[in-house]
Amino acid sequence: MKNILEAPFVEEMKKITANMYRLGWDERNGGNISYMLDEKEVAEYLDLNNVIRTIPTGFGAKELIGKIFIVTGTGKYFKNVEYDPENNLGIIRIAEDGKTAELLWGYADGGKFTSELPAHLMSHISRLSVDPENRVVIHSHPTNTLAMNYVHELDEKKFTHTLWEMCTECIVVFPDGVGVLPWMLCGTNEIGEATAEKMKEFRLVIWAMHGIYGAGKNLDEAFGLIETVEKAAQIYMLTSHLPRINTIKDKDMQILAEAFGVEYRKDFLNL
Ligand code: 2HA
Ligand code: ZN
Repeated sequence: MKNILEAPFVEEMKKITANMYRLGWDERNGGNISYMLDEKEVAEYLDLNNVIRTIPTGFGAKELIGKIFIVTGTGKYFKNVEYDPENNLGIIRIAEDGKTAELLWGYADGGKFTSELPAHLMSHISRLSVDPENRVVIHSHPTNTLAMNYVHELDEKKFTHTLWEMCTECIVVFPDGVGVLPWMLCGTNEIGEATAEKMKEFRLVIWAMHGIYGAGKNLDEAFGLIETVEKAAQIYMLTSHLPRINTIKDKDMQILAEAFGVEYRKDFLNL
């Protein structure tokens, strides 16, 4: 059996959490990540018959029975993952009943997965229904994205349109736009269901005045989506109080989307 602490997926989780912490997006215990793993790959590092303990998830996810995820721990700090992965991360498998998580590794101090697991697993189900290659869901509190929530209308079309206007590549990176949920209580099945509903249409979902969810085929893709929104939000926060002299026009965005051959939300442009 190979050493789990040297597994590429553990290394990736260490690097991304450290990176997000350094970007200032994941203060204290803010943010959480779930990453679906390949069973054969995990079997090189762990005995899949050795369930350390079982933990109820609080809801049914029959679509994910048998799937294995590496997930950040509840109350744990992104800042600490790289130094102590075994306490701050866990590897879970969704049991036959769809409602129980089987712990295969991690949460060594008796902890458990993020309180946002419902939103994560429900989002995985939604994304997989439209993209069978989706593997990752990331939740984070990026600073400028959050700031923009306080000063910009929380309308999906208007919010996406503003972000697209802020950097030339935005419409190419997230042509599907950004979904927006109103302020809701976090950590509940309700916000999980609302997020998952949006995830059928969007890979990015804003939780108003809280943060953002991003989904993708790998950590890079989910992170890159959030990073691009955050960059656009930063440009917005740097410029929105100043007279606007120049802008990327809707016609320019259409030209961009067509040049890069992306399927974009035409209804989010005013052509
Ligand atoms: O886990 O970010 O939304 C901490 C959070 C909850
Ligand atoms: Zn949060």
